[in-house]
Amino acid sequence: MKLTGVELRRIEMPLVAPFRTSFGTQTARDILLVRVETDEAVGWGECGALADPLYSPEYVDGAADVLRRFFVPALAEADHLDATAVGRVLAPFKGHRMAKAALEMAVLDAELRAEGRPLARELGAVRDRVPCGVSVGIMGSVGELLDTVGGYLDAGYVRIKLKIQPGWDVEPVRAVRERFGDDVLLQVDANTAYTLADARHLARLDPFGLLLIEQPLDEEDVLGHAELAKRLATPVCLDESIVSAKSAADAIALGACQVVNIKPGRVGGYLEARRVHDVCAAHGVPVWCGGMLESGLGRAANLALAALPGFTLPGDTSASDRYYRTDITEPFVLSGGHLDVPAAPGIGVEPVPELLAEVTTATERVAC
Ligand code: NPQ
Ligand code: MG
Repeated sequence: MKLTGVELRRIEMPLVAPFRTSFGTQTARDILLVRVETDEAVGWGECGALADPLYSPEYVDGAADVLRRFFVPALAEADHLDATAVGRVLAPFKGHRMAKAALEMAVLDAELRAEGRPLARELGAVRDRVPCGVSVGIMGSVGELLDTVGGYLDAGYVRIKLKIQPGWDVEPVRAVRERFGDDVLLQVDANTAYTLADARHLARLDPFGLLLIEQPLDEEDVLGHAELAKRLATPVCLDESIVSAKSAADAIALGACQVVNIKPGRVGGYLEARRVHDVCAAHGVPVWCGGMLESGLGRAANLALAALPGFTLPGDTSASDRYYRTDITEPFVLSGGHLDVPAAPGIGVEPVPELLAEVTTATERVAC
């Protein structure tokens, strides 16, 4: 293939309810989409970066800038373009994995569409539907939390993840266990809100039989997680710390995690995400697919990834209506706690032009 055009598109999608984590509260998702045109097909990519650099160092304006200034011009030089070329061509540029992932996803989508191959098959999927969990934000009260969790369980979600932070951890977990019982698959996510000095406090979560505690400590504190893991019965899962297959292998070797959350954007794309999966599988470490409140485009591709054999825990691949009243693609609807893996070529879905136009705040063509 040859790259003939790239469009960067910003969309603003209002959330159905504010989403509060240990790093802040969001009421809308500002998303960067990448549309690539090649001589053979068009492809769509979605960038995981948030508006502010609070989850990771990347942010939407920064991702758009590095794409227009460096990544797209470098890729335009490549004469045998395919998805594997994207990582190779962009390797000299440090970091910016979410921006790289968005461009790679768009090229991968175009390549697979041109060849009539679905992403799931390309990645090595072994399922045509995946069980879905849901991420539940920090709430104003335990009562509000119990109503929200009850609604998700009624909707069919097979696993609940509670966002936690100091002051909102043991009590909400205890309340959910008391109300909904010990059979609910339950886990927590701290988004780096604790330090090793909190180890004894976090051990108070042990009696509740959680599946895992996700990223309790700073993203760079891999040794701290190894020490914490020794002091907790609850398995430690890493999210922010895992930025590549190499860092996953290192974290596993150090004993820093018993479970890994895989987000394609965080590790630089779907091809590296598969390598993270492979490394974890080789070490017998279960993985699950994380989420960045994606639109239907990223959601579709995440479902393809979550269908690989090592994804033995339900992920944050929730239905469209968990976050958005109107998605930009055909909505993903939960059925028996599962979502179908798209079977059409490429990522398997496309934006509905009118819905896309309604949420678009800016479009920019980058010269190729
Ligand atoms: C996580 N995702 O696993 C992330 C964090 C995250 C589904 O819990 C707006 C506001 C967008 C907060 C995207 C989930 C966000 C956000 C991702 C938090 O750590
Ligand atoms: Mg997380």
